[in-house]
Amino acid sequence: MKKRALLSVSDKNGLLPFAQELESLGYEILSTGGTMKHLKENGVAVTAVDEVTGFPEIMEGRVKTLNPMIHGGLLAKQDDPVHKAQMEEHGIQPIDIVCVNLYPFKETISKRDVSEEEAIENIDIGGPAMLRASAKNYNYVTVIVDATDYGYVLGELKTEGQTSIETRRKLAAKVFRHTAAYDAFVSGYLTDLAGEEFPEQLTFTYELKQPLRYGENPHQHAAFYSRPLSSDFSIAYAEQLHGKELSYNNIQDANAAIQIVKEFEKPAAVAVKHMNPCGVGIGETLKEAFDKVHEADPVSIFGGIIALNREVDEATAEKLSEIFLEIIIAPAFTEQAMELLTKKKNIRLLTIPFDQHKKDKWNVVSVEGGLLIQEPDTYGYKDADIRVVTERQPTEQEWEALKLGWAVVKHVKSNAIAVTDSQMTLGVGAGQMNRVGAARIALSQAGERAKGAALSSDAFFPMDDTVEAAHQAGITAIIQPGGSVKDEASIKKANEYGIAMVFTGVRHFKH
Ligand code: 93A
Repeated sequence: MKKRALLSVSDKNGLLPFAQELESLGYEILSTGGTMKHLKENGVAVTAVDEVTGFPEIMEGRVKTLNPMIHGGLLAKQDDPVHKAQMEEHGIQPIDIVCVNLYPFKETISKRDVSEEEAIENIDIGGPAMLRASAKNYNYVTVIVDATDYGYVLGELKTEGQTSIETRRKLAAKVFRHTAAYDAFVSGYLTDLAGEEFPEQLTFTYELKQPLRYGENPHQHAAFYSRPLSSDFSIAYAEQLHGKELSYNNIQDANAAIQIVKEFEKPAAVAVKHMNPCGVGIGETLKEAFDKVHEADPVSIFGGIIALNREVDEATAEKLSEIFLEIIIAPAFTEQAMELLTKKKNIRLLTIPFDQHKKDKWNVVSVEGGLLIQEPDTYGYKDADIRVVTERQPTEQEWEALKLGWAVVKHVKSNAIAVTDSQMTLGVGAGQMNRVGAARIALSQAGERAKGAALSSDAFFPMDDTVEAAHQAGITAIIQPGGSVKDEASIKKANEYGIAMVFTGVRHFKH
């Protein structure tokens, strides 16, 4: 009896040469409507699935292959006496090779303004059923869901006359990953549509973006996965134009830098080390912004990760190339900037699509044994929240410095303090276990520059010691959420020193 291959694909790329080879190896080709048409037009002899089932494709193709003549052929243990007898009784013939790819559900829902009806029509039912049946029966059936596997399956068929059990098992595992991911897109779409926020099970899927040489440390294996249909203004959608492969730590730092630079409309630059900003600058030009970043902390920027929110021009590139940097991320680089920067072999140059704004609905972090999800902290500075609590109002320049500090401190690991002027950070205190400790670090880094500068705190002052330290360093304006039982003590002290203090009513912890 002739061996049989069932081909039923939405994406017909690469199928024709595969089918031709199968034909020349003596396989009978079975196929569904569109696939059959494509093959026949190109001279491949095909048996229609409805000839096998004795039943027409009905309901606009919704029921094509869902039939025991097909599924019996896919699920039969071909050398089992009982199965063999039943196949004979019902006229079922085994199917040896299955090649199916599914209705393009992900592509359909990623289109803007897709209708519910169109999305639902693109939920494939018969395809996954065939894939799963064949994958379950990998002892007998070779199942291909990915066109990149055509070549290597053909290779085995030609050299060995059949595929090996190892190959079939691998292909089966791939099928179940594929159908699980497919269902994750369907369930995600419908869960969103139904407005269910925290369903009893989370079913999203990730795709390998790149294997990594190692993790946070060289003895840890690691890889980078991206979530399809997620925020496109992100490291997961970055394109690398130049330089060494990104490392695990690079990706975390780049992610942090991108989140900060997103805050600014004006030309802005950010330098990140260990996921905290060591310099943030804004200016009339990108070069001016980067100059500020460099000036902010000329020591820590060494080996830093830089994100910029404008196309990098020659003038900025010149400044960037003067120091050792790990990564530069921007919406684009001019030709001259590329020429300058690519002289350094190792520097990584990345572009990300700043103009697209598909946002992630959730932030996800892992804890041992589980994960936490929350809305991203996109809460910005709002005039309506702001309350000046001291006798003195901030001056115009102080307001600028406070706003800049407030935008930055949100992205600094708690307890976080930022000292800023109207254009740049002057000192950053990150990740301290007490607030005044973070303040001391930020203030000592700012040094003389703290005089007349602003201090921003991600959460309230539990006591008045931070105001005291701020005053001693020469700070004249403070922004913080307020809300401590000791607020009055802090306000009193600020009034004593003539500091203008502003409460936002909103805190920005970042752990
Ligand atoms: O509409 S279905 O859910 N019902 C079926 O019985 C069925 N059989 C195959 N989808 C079904 N397929 C899918 O049709 C395959 O997964 C493949 O994506 C597509 C191929 O159809 P055509 O050959 O007509 O282009």
